[in-house]
This record gives sequence, C-alpha cells and structure tokens, in this order.
Amino acid sequence: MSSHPQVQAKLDQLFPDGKGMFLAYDQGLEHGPSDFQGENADPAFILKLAEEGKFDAVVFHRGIAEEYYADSGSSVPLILKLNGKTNLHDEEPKSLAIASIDDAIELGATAVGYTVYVGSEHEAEMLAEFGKLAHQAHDVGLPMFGWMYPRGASIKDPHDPETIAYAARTGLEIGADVVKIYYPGNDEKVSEIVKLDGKTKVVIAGGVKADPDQFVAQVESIVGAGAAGVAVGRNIWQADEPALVAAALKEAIHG
Ligand code: FBP
Repeated sequence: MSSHPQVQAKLDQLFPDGKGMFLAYDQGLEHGPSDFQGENADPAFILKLAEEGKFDAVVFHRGIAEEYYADSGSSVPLILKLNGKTNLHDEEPKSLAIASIDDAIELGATAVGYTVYVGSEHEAEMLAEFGKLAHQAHDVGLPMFGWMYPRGASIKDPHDPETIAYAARTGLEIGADVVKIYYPGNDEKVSEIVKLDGKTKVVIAGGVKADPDQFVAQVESIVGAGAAGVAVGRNIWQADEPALVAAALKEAIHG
C-alpha cells in the first residue's frame, strides 16, 4: 500500500487482483537484435500481443513508446523504462536516464521503471538518480518499478539467492513500489524475499526462453509463494505460439 493515493490507484490498476503480468520489451536496447527472430522485432507486433494477451502493462523505452504507443489508443497501460544501456562494452555496468518523468506523462505512462545494477562500481550514481526520479514520479502519482539486478565485477554470481534478496530489499530501501528481480531458485526463497520487501511488490523476470509448460508451471508456483507476478519478455515473444503462452500465463497469474 503506497502512502501516495494516486500511486496506489495506479498500482491497483496494474495489479487488478493483487497480481500483475507485464510484457517486457526493452531487450532491443539491453541485449540487441540477437534476441529477435522475424516478427518479434516489430514493436507493433508486441503491442498487439500485449493487447490480445490482456497483459496488465507493456514495458517500452522512450523511442518505441513515442513511435508505437503514444498515438495508438492502446488499452494496455505503459510502463516507461527511464534508463537503459547497450551491452556492447565490458565496463562496469552503468545505466543512466534516457527519459524523464515529463516524458512519461506526455507518453501516457501508468508507471515508470529504472534498472539499478546493484554491486556495480557505478551503483552510487544509479541509486542517486533512482532516488530523484522516484521522488518526481511519486509527486505526479506514478509508481516506480525497480529492476534490481546484481551485476559487475564485485558480484560473483548474479543469480545467487542471497544476492538477489539483497538487491530486492535495496528496492524497498530506495523507494521502489515494485521490484523486478531474477528468479531466486525456489519458492521458499521467493516467500522470504516477499516478506523482506514488505509493502514493495515483488515481480520476477522471465529470463532466457525455456520450455513453455515448465515456464508457466514455475510462474504458477512463484505466484503461489507470494510473488506479485512476472515481467516477462523472451518467454512470450520468442515462443512458437506467443498467444498460447500468454493465455496460459494469464491463467497461472489471474486464474
Ligand atoms: P526477459 O523475460 O526477456 O528476461 O525480460 C526481462 C528483463 O528484465 C528485461 O526487461 C530486460 O531487458 C532483461 O530482462 C535483462 O536481462 P539481463 O539482465 O539478463 O540482461
């Protein structure tokens, strides 16, 4: 429950029964075109998929939001990703804002998101920027999602459950309404992290494409363990039958 009533109203929209499913499509910047095959390179295909699959929101960076979302009249809420980076360099991860809260308002976003590479040499800059943007977002009634990803030379294993738990808790500490984290390995750990995160909702990232049945079964089980849902990309739009996986996901999350 947010202390900002407008933020809470938006969270209620994004998590209609306390759970939410979000279609992530920031990979074109974060990973590059190697994630795409055929029609999933087309943002219009993704927006249609989000609509037909009744996702609770779609995640875009600014360029795609401007060109494909803003004038589309889409019924699917937008989570505007405020920062981003390519993976074309080997330096310590650093991702700074490429869009503002004003952009989010102009583009009709329902929430904003920001990735913090927890443990990176540049963590302090990202934490500071996150803090400023969260303050501005809350002032105008927008929820702030934190992609809380352990990364950098100091992080031995970004998928270590304790490290994921630390990253998740960092989200609560810095004012995230929702954290998006890597799957921490099992349901017990999911429950523990959900408790650790208190009023901050916990959603799990999808990761690389897996067997669709196994993926949906895992989602069902993490939601049973208390997670507030998933923000997933590749396991939907790289699937052979994206609409079928989206329908199964909806059943697993919203029943
Ligand atoms: P996927 O379901 O495709 O993994 O997307 C979730 C996500 O958080 C994206 O929003 C983001 O671009 C990507 O994962 C980052 O993945 P990684 O940290 O592995 O580069």
